[in-house]
Amino acid sequence: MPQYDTLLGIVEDVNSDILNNNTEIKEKLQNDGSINRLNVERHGAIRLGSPSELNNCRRLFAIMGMRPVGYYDLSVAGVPVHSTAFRPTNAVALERNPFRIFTSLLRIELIEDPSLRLKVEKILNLRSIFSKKLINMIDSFEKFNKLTSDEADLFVEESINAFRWHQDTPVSRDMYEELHREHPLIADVVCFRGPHINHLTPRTLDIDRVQNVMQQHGITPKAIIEGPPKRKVPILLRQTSFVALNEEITFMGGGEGTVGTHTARFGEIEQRGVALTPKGRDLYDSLIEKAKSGKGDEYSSILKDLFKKFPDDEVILRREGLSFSQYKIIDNKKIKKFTDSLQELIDTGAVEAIPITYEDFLPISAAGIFHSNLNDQPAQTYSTGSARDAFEKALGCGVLDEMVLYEKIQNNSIESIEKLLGRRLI
Ligand code: OOG
Ligand code: NI
Repeated sequence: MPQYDTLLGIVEDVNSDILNNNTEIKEKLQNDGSINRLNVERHGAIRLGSPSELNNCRRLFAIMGMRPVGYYDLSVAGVPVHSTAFRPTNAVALERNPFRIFTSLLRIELIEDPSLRLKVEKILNLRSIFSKKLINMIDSFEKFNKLTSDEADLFVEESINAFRWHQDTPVSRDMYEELHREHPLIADVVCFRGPHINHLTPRTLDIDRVQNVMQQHGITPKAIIEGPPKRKVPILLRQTSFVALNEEITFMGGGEGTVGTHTARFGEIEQRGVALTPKGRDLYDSLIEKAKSGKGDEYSSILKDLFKKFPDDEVILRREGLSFSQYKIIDNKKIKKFTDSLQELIDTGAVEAIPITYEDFLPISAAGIFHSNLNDQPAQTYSTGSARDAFEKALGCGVLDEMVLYEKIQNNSIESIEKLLGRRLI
């Protein structure tokens, strides 16, 4: 990833500075286990061209315990794709490594010109993004529910190749330009041999600070940070990226070998906060919707103002049912005291409520990231609406509901306390 090492360096410096100077944050991260995952934490993104590519990706990521969570319709924001995120789903796997991959599928039906649509389909039909060896590995895993150590090595090697950047494109310059005129994203998806990872995103503890430091290192971040404004208690996800760089490519179509440039790969940083319940999410969505009209600095101040309506206190967020928590016994002696009230156990210091980190994405933010890197404003919007059924059909299964997953983690933690106490809590 261009400039990725510089970005990682900045993020690591800022994170370790915060951990060294803020014992409260450090203890919190130690407590919820996320200190161990901080430096391995990333997300990445790929863009696929056809339903069968999505289907094979689902099969491939399943080998690593990553499942499709959520459906994101980006067409409303003028981006002709719909997406999901492959990620681990249970608390233990998330703590170990929460790597997520934002996976988009091109919606060919949104290309208006039928002859261009046909060309796109033809080019995509000619490629196989996964090698025969890799497909064999996937078949074998599905049959035996495991890979041998040798197979696993081969699986990793072949997967790395599948998501690698290719400097050359099998299409001609004319074809590339025609697709690019239709939508830069279409050129990026269709013109390459595989779905290159277009960005990787480390997690920072202070996104505003990294945004500033980036500029000092000659990296230009996008104008605004997507997501909620800066708060005492972070919620959901804040993200910012730096614009995709011009990279040299070679057009091989028609034996050309001529050189051009392509902008697709960029860098991004994110700051994650607590996962919101459906009630909290509704409030968030309504405030973001209201802020939509503002631009640049104006947008930031409108947003800040609007979010005064969103409680900025961990306890209030939990008690008003706006956020999800995981409950943990912290004092075994105090837990014996007879009460069936979870709140009382918390008040007496027997149990602690730990906010559950948001592991997913936000459609409006994602659209903002797409646009800043395509270097365009939404010139057109598509009015066809979402196509979740078609997406899931291609995927070969339904996407999981993120809310159900967070609730399960919360409920499991309560149930394990109940089991220990031998009584139900309210
Ligand atoms: C994905 C853009 C969305 C995010 O973090 O929301 C995204 C892409 O450009 O393919 O990365
Ligand atoms: Ni991203």
